[in-house]
Amino acid sequence: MGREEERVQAMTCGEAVMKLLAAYDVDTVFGMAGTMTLDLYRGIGRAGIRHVQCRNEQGASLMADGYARATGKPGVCTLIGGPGVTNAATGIAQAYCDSQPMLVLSGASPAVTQGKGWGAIHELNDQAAVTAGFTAFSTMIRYPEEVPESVARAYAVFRGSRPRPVHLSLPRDVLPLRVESEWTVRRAPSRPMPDPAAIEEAAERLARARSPLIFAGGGAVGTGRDLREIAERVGAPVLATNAGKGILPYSHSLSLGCSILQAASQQALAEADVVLLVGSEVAPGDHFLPRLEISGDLIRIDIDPAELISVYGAAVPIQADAVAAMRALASALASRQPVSQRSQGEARVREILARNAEKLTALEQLHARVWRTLRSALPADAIVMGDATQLVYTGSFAMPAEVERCWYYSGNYCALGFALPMAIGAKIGAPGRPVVAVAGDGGVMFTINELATAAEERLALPVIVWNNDSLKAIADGMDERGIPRIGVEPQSPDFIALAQSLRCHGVRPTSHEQLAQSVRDALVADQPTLIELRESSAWLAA
Ligand SMILES: Cc1ncc(C[n+]2csc(CCOP(=O)(O)OP(=O)(O)O)c2C)c(N)n1
Repeated sequence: MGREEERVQAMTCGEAVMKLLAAYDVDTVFGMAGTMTLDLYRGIGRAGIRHVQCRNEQGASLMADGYARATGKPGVCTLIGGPGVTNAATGIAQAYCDSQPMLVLSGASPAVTQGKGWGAIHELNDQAAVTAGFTAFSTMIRYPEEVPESVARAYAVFRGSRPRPVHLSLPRDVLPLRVESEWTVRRAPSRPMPDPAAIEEAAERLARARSPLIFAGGGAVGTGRDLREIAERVGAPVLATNAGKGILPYSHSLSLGCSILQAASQQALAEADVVLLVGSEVAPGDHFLPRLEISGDLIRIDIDPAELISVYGAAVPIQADAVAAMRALASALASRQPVSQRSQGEARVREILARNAEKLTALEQLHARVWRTLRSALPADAIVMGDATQLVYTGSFAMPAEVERCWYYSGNYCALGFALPMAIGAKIGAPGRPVVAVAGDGGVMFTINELATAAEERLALPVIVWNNDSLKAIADGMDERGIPRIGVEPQSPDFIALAQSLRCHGVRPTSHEQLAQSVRDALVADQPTLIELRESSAWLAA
């Protein structure tokens, strides 16, 4: 064998990893290179995979999360060990809380140094353990031969069970090792099918219900057709969590949207005699209460058995892939004569929505007006990434969604600053879809550096900054409790000048018409556009 032929055939472990990932359909990675990961980067180039360079690894993990939500495919990040991993921890933990598929590939100190405390560069004592609490599994690879099974196990998590991040650490002395054998894709296990007896029981309970209600979370994405059929058949109002928004279009006469923050919707849930809960843990990040009241019988469909017994328990716990279970449930209901009729459900929805609308505070009305403007400027399939700002809390119910996978608010982990990097990841994963980030003046500062990434990638990305000159949600809490304000009124930069210095456009609209036009322009611009809205502006209140 000639030298050239030998070079082509024998790959380093780093190259083989990326070649294998390309075979798993990975087209993009988000990351930051280091001397530890040089061979991984050699592999990225050779496999023809796109690399998006973050400005801080927190941005990389959040971009990977946004990519996963927009595409349904795992987001992948490539990081150095030690600080790369600890910087990225926030985005990995968020993906864990929100059940998103993410593959984290990190470098690590040389295998022989690990656990010794010799002071190796980027050394972390037990790096795999650092992320163990917020990944499906986290492994330190010792031999290249361990890689194919570890990657297959990661994809078994992503495709065959509740998706969650997986972290594979690759020591810097393992990555350059030669790999002679061909690594191939292993087929992922099938997802669990529902127990037919449990489906029959669920159908019977729903058919006999007088005031049923359906509550859909992110795990119900993909069930739209059957969810709609079930809702219409049994006359059930449909509530959604933030992650479940749009599975049933908001314009449907049985949709309550994501109004679980609102009192009349909470009351309807409490009073329903049968609740069908699909793909959701009903986390407080969506409703801001320690626990929701549910007094009716709960039918739960979830792929994760732990969810089916947690907090609220279930009268009928169905462990299954939600798409298969909802299909089976719709068929089981087709032969039954439900007690509750569609028209009754529709009347309940009208009444609940009217009561919710009466209760809006002045600030919520101001927010709702902004969302009406944004809705008018954004196409139906636009993806909105909303940070933890008051405008977005209101948006959960005030921004109607007609399609799924178009509204994200990560209120469970609720780490300020997620919206901008997630929007970048989403726009890169789904370039054909309009994407917009919405963040407060406090939240946006956590990850504003990633505007540089968005500019470098020339993304047509509107970034709306809701500026109320404070960390208002917390300032309000202090005011309500009579606590003097401490640490909640940070000085903001000149956002427009900051955006421009990072090669972005910056605009400060002075009317709703201008706001709508700024968003439309930003969606086709050659660079990202920061759009600053000042809560104190007179035009907003007009
Ligand atoms: C990483 C992180 N640190 C602190 C908090 C606590 N926190 C929740 S909301 C909030 C205020 C956010 O301010 P801003 O982004 O300006 O939005 P506003 O509430 O003013 O609308 C803070 C500090 C958090 N959620 N995440």
